[in-house]
Amino acid sequence: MAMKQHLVDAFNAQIQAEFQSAYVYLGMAAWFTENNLPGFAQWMRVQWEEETQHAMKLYDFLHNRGENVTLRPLTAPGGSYTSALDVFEHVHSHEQSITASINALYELALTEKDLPSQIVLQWFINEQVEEEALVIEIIERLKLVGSDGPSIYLLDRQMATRTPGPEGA
Ligand code: OFO
Repeated sequence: MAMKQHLVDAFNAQIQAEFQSAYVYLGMAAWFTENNLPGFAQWMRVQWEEETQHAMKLYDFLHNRGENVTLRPLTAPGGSYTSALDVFEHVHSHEQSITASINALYELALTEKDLPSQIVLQWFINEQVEEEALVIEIIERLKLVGSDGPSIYLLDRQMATRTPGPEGA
């Protein structure tokens, strides 16, 4: 069954949002590298990869439904942060806005009674819960260590151990 055009448009907007997230996180990875925190940089590179996979999951979904993907322009990510905590606070507010857009897209799929869209979006709804929880945990750890150099060094080493999860999760 063909998708309603405004639902296709909303999926294309979400593809753009996921690629934009990837771009924002790549900018943060660069900031961490330039600020001598290679473990945090590695974590952000994994996040960049995961966001790219999120975008591609929606891209493949539209094609599988026989619809067209329309790629939209990205904007330059903000690049100046004051600390690792500041970066992760930006990540948190960014993810909250992504959660809102996923939820709105799901509501549209419900209104349109588009069952395949609802199912693919349920994965994203779960993913947003996990992403927000993970980011809050990192923020709490960063608050705990404050500006203590040796603790930040240890945390940076832990962050370096992150590897990409299956299917961008
Ligand atoms: Fe795609 O989850 Fe973050 O933005």
